[in-house]
Amino acid sequence: MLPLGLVVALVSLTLCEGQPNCHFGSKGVTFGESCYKFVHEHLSWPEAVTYCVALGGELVRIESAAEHNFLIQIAKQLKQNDTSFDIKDYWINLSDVIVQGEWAWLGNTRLDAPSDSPSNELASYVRWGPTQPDNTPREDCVGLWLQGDFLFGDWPCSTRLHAICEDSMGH
Ligand SMILES: [Ca+2]
Ligand SMILES: [Ca+2]
Repeated sequence: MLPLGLVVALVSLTLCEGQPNCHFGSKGVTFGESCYKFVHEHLSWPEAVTYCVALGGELVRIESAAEHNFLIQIAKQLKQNDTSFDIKDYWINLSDVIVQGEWAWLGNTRLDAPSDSPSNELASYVRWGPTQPDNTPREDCVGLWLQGDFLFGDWPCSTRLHAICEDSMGH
């Protein structure tokens, strides 16, 4: 794992450079083929989906441990260094609104979309925090859980959290 100082330097460098192919402009941080924007509004899960689409991206899909670890590092760095926002958990695209217990990325970005939508994709990577998912009372939407080291947690979709948007650069 990289020392935090180096990570901070790398992220700062990325922020300064700007990304010509990233819809989030100079506010985006990049990892691999994607750039990300950490949104510190108070959004329900459907609002987070809409918010990211409006920015030209989508609510983040975390498809690997490497991508997840990168986002955890940024989230922890923001928590430590940036006092301009309240600290909350971050929505990600994952949910089981279509089939209870089947965690999927909603490609069509709509909660009421047909269950056979070709752009929905069962998640191959999931990494739950302790005791999650507990589906209590009914928690169909997933975020990165602040108290659980930014591992996955499930919440009612109407809960207001922050969000992470992702843009695939070059598309
Ligand atoms: Ca991704
Ligand atoms: Ca939960």
